Amino acid sequence: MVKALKAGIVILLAVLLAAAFASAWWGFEPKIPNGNAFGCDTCHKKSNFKKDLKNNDNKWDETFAALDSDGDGFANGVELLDPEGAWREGDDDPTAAGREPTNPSDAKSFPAVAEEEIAEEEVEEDEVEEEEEVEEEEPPAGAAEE
Ligand SMILES: [Ca+2]
Ligand SMILES: [Ca+2]
Repeated sequence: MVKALKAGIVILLAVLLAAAFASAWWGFEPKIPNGNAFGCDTCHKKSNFKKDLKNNDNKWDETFAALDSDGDGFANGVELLDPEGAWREGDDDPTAAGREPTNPSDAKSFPAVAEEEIAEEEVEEDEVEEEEEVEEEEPPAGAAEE
């Protein structure tokens, strides 16, 4: 009888622990857009993401979306495809054409599209510089006639 009681207590404790763990795991994901994209990584990476969210009353909004919790230069909302912070709990996960969400809690995970845009800007700058050089090489109009 005592043995059965002890076993019962152990099972009860195990269930309670599992429930506590599960609520820590699942309780967070529905609160942010694309919250299931990285699972527990979203809040258990070393960054201010979890702290920032807590400081914002665990609420996803424009204020929290505008923060850059992992300091990679991209706001949380940009990383989770909701730059305006317009997503609300229960909404479908936001999507963006040709982009997957990146981890707002991992500075090594950031939008690849931005890299392409930066590369394009560099190319455009090079083209402008080349045009300026060409203009400098040409003699001023009418200079040879004088
Ligand atoms: Ca970021
Ligand atoms: Ca990131």
